[in-house]
Amino acid sequence: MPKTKLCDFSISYMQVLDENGVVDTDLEPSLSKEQLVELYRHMQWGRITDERMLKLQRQGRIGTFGPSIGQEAAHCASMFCMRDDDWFVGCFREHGARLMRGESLVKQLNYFNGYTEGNIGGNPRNLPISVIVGAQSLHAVGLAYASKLKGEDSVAIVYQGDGATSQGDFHEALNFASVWNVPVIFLVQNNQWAISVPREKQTKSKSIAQKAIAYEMHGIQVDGNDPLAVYAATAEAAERARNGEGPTLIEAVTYRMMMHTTADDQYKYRTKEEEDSWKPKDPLIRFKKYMEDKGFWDNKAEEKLQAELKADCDAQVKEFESQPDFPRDVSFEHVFGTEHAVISEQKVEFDQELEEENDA
Ligand SMILES: Cc1ncc(C[n+]2csc(CCOP(=O)(O)OP(=O)(O)O)c2C)c(N)n1
Ligand SMILES: [Mg+2]
Repeated sequence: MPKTKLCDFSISYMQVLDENGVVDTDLEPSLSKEQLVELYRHMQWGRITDERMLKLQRQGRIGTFGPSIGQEAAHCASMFCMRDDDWFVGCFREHGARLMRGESLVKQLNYFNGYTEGNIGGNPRNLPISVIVGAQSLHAVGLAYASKLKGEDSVAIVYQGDGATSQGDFHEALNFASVWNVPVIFLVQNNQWAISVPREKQTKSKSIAQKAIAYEMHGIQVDGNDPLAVYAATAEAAERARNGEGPTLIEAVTYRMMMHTTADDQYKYRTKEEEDSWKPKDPLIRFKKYMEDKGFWDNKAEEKLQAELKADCDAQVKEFESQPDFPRDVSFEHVFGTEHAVISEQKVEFDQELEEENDA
């Protein structure tokens, strides 16, 4: 039977800074020394605070959390392209980006200790952590749609993992983002694992980026451990979105260097050798080398930065641990924006139970 070709596709891959810190000068984004140092600082702050939280969890000083170690280029360099009036819609593995959006370490520690207060604060255009895998992609499309209706030029950036791309929500979001031509960037941190499910069992597609083709939108795969590639791809996507040219799907290929969460033992389903093979690809190693080669960074600057960030970390952990107890019924305050009869009724019941508990 004769057939006519309806479409043909290809997907680009971008790497600007290889794992040895060698830059492709044709693709190198024009960032000033100050901007590069600032981005490096954000990535280090994400790393240092993540490592500290891991220790605090092991000492029983916070609850369960999922480290973002190794993924700092994917989420910090993309966030570095965004403006304060853009929407940040995250899940749970873009810790460094969240800190960049004005959320303090104290707030993060509150969140991972189960306090509702951990959801409040930072830029008012930040959405709280979405633990429901994939759901947040729909919220981002709604926000981008609203931004378009209001005639703003703000963009929504939404972070999700490779596992989230198997959720229906993700595909519904991509579909309507494209149909409505809204200013949204889908940043997929493909860290090769969704808890114990490897990337090959998640999708048969050769890339996650190519899923953009089905929805008729821009899609690109980048080296997600290369901050310059992530920056260049996101900056281009943001510019397109602000110009009314619609959504982009960016697949940042990276690796989850640690356990899924502190409740997981990754060696039940993957090897230490696999983890070790990703260590030389660490985004911080290559970025530091790049800055040293440019004459923007040296050991003295590194020591000073490490000392500053560690002191800040110590101070915020101290502040977190010396806070007065939060009222236990505060969670009722934030379910709806306005008072709601059912919630008020539940709060009364809860307060009564607390009183009974105190009397007993
Ligand atoms: C709808 C839903 N299903 C299952 C879970 C349990 N769960 C939490 S994280 C996760 C895997 C997510 O993998 P991925 O999207 O690749 O993100 P990563 O954890 O690798 O950053 C699962 C299945 C959940 N939180 N929400
Ligand atoms: Mg994953």
